[in-house]
Amino acid sequence: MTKKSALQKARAAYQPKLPSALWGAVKAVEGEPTQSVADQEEIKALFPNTYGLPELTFEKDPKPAKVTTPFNVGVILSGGQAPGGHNVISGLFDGIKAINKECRLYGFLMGPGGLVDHQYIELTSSIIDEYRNTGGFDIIGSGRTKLEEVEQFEKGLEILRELNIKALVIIGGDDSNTNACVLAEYYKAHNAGVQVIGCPKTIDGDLKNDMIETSFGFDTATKVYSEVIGNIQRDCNSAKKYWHFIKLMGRSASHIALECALQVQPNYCIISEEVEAKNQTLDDIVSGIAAVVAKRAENGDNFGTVLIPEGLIEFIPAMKALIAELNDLLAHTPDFAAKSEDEQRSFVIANLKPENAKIFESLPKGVARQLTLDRDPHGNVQVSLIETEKLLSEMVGKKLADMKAAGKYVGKFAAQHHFFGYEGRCADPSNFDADYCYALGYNAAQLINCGATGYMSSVRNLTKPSVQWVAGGIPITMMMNMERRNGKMKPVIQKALVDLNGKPFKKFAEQRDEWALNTCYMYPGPIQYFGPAEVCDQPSRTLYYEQDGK
Ligand code: FBP
Repeated sequence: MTKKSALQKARAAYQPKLPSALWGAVKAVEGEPTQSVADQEEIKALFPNTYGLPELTFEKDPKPAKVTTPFNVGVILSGGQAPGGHNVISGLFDGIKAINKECRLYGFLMGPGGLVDHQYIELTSSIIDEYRNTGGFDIIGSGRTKLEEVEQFEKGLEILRELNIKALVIIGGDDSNTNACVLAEYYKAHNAGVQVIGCPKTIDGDLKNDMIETSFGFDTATKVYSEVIGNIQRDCNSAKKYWHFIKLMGRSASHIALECALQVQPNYCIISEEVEAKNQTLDDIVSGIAAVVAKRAENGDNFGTVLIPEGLIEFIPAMKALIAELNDLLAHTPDFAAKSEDEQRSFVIANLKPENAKIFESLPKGVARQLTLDRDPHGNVQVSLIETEKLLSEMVGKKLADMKAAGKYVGKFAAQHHFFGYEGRCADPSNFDADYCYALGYNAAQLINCGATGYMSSVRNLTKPSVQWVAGGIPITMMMNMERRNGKMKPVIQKALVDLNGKPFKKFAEQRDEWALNTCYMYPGPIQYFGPAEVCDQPSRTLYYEQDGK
């Protein structure tokens, strides 16, 4: 067994707090029937057995059934790591054991692929106890295999039957919960006797709606990034000689960048959704940053911080059109990877529409190539591989040189580059994520017990103390719409992008001019696990402003 740090030992003893509605026996109260957020007819036709189900809320059951038959459950961790996954599993374990101590939990290894390939372990109490309140997904591993073929569903069913599994819990982001929904529909349509429940995971924070207030992991990951950005700000305010270009994870939406901006008050933060709404070009973005650099230089401040959301490139309208055409082109060119780098470049330029080919050619060669790299199994461009922080600082440097030549800039510009993503995904969950994840898992056990399938575990009222949280389930079909993926229209969970009319963005927008010119840095410091509630238990700024914050 590996040696444990002092913090690991102390954290192992932390008992996550459950909403009071989940203390003891519960009953499910049905709400109104639901419908999908868009494309209702198409989604209904694709999910005839799981469409339109009611929302569920759990309440204490004053007259619980005396006998419950034991059942077995399978669990999968899917997609990118997010702090708190181990607590979802420990909550699920404790939840099913509280229903009947003979219930068993099996973990499929390395993501959805483990179900298809029949790779699993039984999760016993000694294994679970090793992982309580820890970061990472290493208890069973994770993967990005997309479950979409009937053959995969049938292979999965073989092992589920062999292990006598009544329900499968898929812990994942929007794509993985789309998989969960497709699987739930298939098993219900074929009377397979297997329920499927999803849990909302992703540091990106883009799996949310009225009933799913946040995805787990966002809170911890943004606190980790804000700590290190704060440290960088102290460093640059001390030496006063560098501009730091900091790219932050978040494949599509800019929630992470926005949350970090609210926590650290940088000199500049790009919000991709605003770039798209204002139809900005790459040059507009570069000019905006250069203008702030020049203004600060007038005050003698040749230093600063720029936060860049990872998904930016796909939100610049002209780049978006280029990427969409590239996605289709690459999806229909199976031998693309076999071509040499030069052949790939010429092939792309020859086959794109002239306007897109022109943009592709105008990009630095390295960045253009990064746009043609393999898509992930869900057809997404792997934006974490595109070095936007370097692209932007290089272009800002050139713009400032032109401005200097024209007598419009007097100053020194030296840049440093950072990319924060992976270092936040497996941090020990904050108290918020530790409690939230445990509650999501425990609640999933209750959804299984009440026979639900095609539901996502939902725990709400999250800015209130955890005992007041509301627990229940939301039909996954309710979150779906039709989108183009890998060249075809597919039913998928609609991503929640930053709402430019929402309070978190408005709070940022009303303060950013001051942050740009004056040095207003905040230094959040490391996550605290023990101590006063105002230091240890605060939810994210995003959640705070979205719910009730002034
Ligand atoms: P999920 O949506 O699966 O949670 O993953 C999110 C994410 O962390 C993105 O922020 C990032 O772009 C991507 O995963 C990186 O993927 P990988 O781990 O495969 O490099």
